[in-house]
Amino acid sequence: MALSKNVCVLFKRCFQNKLSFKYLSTHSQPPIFPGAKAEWTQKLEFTGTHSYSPLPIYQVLDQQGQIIDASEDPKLNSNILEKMYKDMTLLNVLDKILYESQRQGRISFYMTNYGEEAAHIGSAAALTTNDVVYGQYREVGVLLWRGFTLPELMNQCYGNAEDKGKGRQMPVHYGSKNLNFVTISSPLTTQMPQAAGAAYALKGKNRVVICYFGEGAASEGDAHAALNFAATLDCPVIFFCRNNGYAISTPANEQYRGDGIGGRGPGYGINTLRVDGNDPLAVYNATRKAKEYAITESKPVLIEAMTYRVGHHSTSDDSSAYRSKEEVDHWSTNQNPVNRFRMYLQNNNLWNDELEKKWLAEARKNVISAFEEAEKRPKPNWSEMFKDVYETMPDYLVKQMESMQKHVEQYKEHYPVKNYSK
Ligand SMILES: Cc1ncc(C[n+]2csc(CCOP(=O)(O)OP(=O)(O)O)c2C)c(N)n1
Repeated sequence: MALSKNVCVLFKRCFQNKLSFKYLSTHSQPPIFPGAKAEWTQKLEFTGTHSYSPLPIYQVLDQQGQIIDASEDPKLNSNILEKMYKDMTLLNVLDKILYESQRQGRISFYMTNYGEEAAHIGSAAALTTNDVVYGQYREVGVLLWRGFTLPELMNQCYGNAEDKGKGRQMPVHYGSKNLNFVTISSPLTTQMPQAAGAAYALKGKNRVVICYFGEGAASEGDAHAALNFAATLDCPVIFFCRNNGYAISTPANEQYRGDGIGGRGPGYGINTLRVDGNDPLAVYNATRKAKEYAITESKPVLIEAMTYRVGHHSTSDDSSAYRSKEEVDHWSTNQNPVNRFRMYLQNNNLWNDELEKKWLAEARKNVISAFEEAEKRPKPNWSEMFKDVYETMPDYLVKQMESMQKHVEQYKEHYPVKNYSK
């Protein structure tokens, strides 16, 4: 409609000015294609990586824990700063104990979060529990920040009768309705379009959705669907990419050839920020600003947090098969986000060796006691595996459950029935 009107006006003007069509050169008029707003050019030139400078990486703290530009200081109060540090270190304590317990065969699987502590805690601290989280699987710091308890966490890893997920999923597939943390599932990236949909539903409600994913997951088709839907449907969602350099053994330079994941944002019409994912204050500022923008404009935002996966991909992986010890050491010592934040707190007299010692002893004690309690609990009753497939159990499932009942009765000596709730 608008287009044909423009063309008519143009024609009318030509006639009024007694111009003949041969002088109506298209290049003197801006292009009016509906598909893009752009200028004409007579230069035959491909647009490529040389046409852009890579997105810069936003930082607040330097490696020595000093604020680089005072105007970027979020001026968080000391309780918040202390909680941030405690949750970052609690993550480390948890990871060590659960990783080792998997090595001993006490739980079946585990994934650590080493190196990504600042990305979890910095982003979580900038939101409220009212904001909805969709995660991948390496974001347990966000749950800790929101108050997910150690027993809840251990019950999930053990799949015992207290686990709200009824022991049906692999360890680390956490979820919490109370904390607005949508249950994790293994198929990569499926959470991204779902997060866009949830944000669409929450439009105008003063809440934001944050959706975490890795740079590897960003290669899935669902990432494209999510980014484009979120942009075209104006969804208040923060897409938070943890770019940790690896997707299992695939390094980022085999995953994509563009300017990381952030480089894709403007292509979707999404405001984008690349941040130092090892700097909790920079991640905090980035997420806070993203939330403000997403809510006031009702639009998506993309944050790419640059970090490094210090641990193995999971307990099923030995990363020494594809990367050097020197590389990992560099990130776990020189570029360690926890050490950097500790220096910041110490520079401001908010932390010291004594507090560290006391806190780590307390954290270990709490983690071990939750772990031992969870280990002692029985597994859920076996019949749970037939429930919640549908809201009401269809007849054919009832039949399967009954036949299982008879079977277990008859052959109970062949099943570990004593480990399961009655
Ligand atoms: C659809 C799908 N394909 C493959 C896998 C197997 N898989 C699990 S994790 C992973 C790598 C993901 O890497 P990234 O997104 O960068 O996250 P990171 O593990 O580095 O945190 C792969 C390929 C899967 N779970 N789902």
